Amino acid sequence: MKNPFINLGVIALTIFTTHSSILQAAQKDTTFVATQNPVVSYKYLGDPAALVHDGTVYIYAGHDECPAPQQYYLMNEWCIFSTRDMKTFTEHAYTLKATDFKWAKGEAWASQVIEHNGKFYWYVTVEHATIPGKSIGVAVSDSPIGPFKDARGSALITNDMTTQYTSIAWDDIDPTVFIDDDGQAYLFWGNTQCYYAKLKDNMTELDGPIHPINLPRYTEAPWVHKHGDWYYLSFASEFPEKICYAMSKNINGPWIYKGILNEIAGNSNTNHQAIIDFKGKSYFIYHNGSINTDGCGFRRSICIDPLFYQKDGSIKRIQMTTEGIFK
Ligand code: FUB
Repeated sequence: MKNPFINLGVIALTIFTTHSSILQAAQKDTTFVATQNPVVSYKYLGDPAALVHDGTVYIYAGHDECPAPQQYYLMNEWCIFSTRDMKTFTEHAYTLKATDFKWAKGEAWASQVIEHNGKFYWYVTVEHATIPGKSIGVAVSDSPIGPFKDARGSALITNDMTTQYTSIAWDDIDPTVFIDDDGQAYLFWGNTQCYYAKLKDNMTELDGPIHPINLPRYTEAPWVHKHGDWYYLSFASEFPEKICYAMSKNINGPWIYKGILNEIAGNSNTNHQAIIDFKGKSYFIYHNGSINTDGCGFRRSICIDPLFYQKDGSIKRIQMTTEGIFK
């Protein structure tokens, strides 16, 4: 990567220039033009998840708030960005807090938003207040930019639902949701072990059993998408993480392992990806730890690079660059 440090394109309502201002939260919508990776240079953000809706790309990301030089996850909220042209981005003032889920202690880990029947469902990872370990919750809104409210008043997935597969307390993280062409929704998630289950049409309850999926060297961060007639399951592999992927002709598998999609991201032991098609192009959205001088695996930044499919449906290895999609 070449000098992936400063985004020179911040133009509008709020301009953050000093190091200490990096951790400030936006109080109102903030618009800026991205000119290189990382896309957002005034605050730290991890685990980007993207939604394409109505000619707009929405990016939902956890806010990394750990003060330098400390090294731990301090994540209390998720932020929302949108763009109609992949150049001019708006950060929306609304943030969803981990404590908006009354049954949760905090810890705004990875999440994803999906639209269904005109409502927007935000699946999140949080630490449960009374059931030891990580849990998955879901919030709902009439708008992709919120406000969102807890859709159940309880966790959708708790650690005790998967102890037959692994005894660790942090395996129930990193939800990704996919709606197949027949309208059936699926939730995928997991650390160490990848799981999936059907969702009911209300999007807030499981519709059947939890199935384990065996993927080589699987760590976490599943992302499911479809392109043409192939289903893709990409995921973080090993640690520090590379992103690998598998393909299938059926959402229920079997999944054909295809190897590495993205190498270890600069200065970050995690790499968490989202993959979208938008206005005829495909994009790989991920995080690295490249903001100078305090960026790291706990102060991460969103990057976007182009993604290219090959004739047989496989995906070309991603080239992480400073220029990204902005040249
Ligand atoms: O952001 C906290 C955790 O780091 C996420 O849940 C994982 O995917 C990894 O990126």
